[in-house]
Amino acid sequence: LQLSPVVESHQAQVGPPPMYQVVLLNDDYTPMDFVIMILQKFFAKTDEEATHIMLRVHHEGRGTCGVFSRDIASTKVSQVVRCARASQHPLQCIMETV
Ligand code: TYC
Repeated sequence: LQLSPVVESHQAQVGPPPMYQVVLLNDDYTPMDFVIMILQKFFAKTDEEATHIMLRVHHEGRGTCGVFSRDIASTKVSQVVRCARASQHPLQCIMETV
């Protein structure tokens, strides 16, 4: 029986922390204006940028809102989903490693 070795290191963390992109997914029900508002409110997008991203999601099925550390990405996802559910929209927002 081969046991995996325990590696002792004084330099446990090498390189930058992983980054996560926050992605919006398309659906047939969430109003376009609501998605634009979400992008402005939680991702600091201009009206023009927000419209561009919303249309990308609408046409291609998904679109990136931004790239963040794990904690920030997780918070953004929670905020978007909570805000969408509060208005009874099925908008989906996920995070994934870049
Ligand atoms: N497809 C939606 C509509 O036609 C708009 C939409 C865009 C929904 C982006 C979700 O992430 C989304 N009203």
